[in-house]
Amino acid sequence: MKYSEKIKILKNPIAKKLLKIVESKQTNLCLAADVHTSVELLNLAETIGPHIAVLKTHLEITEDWTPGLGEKLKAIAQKHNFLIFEDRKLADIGNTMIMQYENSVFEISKWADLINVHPVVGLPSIKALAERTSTNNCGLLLLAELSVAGNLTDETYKQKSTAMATELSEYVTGFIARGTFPGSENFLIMTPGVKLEAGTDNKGQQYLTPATAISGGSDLIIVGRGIIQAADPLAMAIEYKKAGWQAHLKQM
Ligand code: 6AU
Repeated sequence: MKYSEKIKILKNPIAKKLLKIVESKQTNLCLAADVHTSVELLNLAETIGPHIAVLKTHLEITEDWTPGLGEKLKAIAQKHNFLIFEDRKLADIGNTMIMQYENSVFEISKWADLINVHPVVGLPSIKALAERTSTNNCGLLLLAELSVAGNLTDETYKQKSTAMATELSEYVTGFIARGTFPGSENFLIMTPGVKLEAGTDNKGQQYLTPATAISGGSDLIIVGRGIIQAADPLAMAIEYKKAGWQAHLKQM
């Protein structure tokens, strides 16, 4: 389905906003900026920003995080028109997740457009979190299906995740998943574990190619080491952008 058609069936405003960015920049790439210093993080955002729809952060792996860093990233995001996804993988009682989102030194609520949460904690906790994230126009991504070998996200788990997303559709932007699954059609699918060559790392990660991910129904590919460990990350990001977009065009 064309992104412009999918925009019409999505209910979540952040999902619509994101697909408009995807369409206008002709990129379905999310960069997993898994770097250890704020300088590297800001540099990646600045140089690769024009080629991505989303920048994904892992705030706790930044060794020198200081208050205000999130807002600096946000300014770069506005300049290059991409969203920021904090890959915090919340998984606790509602009250704790709200504190993690609003009250830590990382000040996630001030800068993140998207945050992910494990459905395993159940609907009431996620609803409580969603009522707070939505006040900052931050969308939720439910981790319905993981990329790693031996994970526990089976068909029943995915089915229960879609039931939860449907119930919370005004707050849920989409799923982290390998591709579509029954009930996922009205939400975005963002897929991690993507590399130009399929394979594994030796720590459980399993890679699909951009073409396999997109043909499996993924809307956005999430790429980390494939880009950031390349000799020329900018050139490699452009390769992934092209591969992801070509794969999308092939679907139509
Ligand atoms: O491309 P990589 O393997 O270097 O990085 C993949 C990125 C990492 C993971 O923390 C994240 O994607 N990820 C996620 C997310 C985004 O939630 C879920 C998952 O199942 N697998 C996965 O790799 O930053």
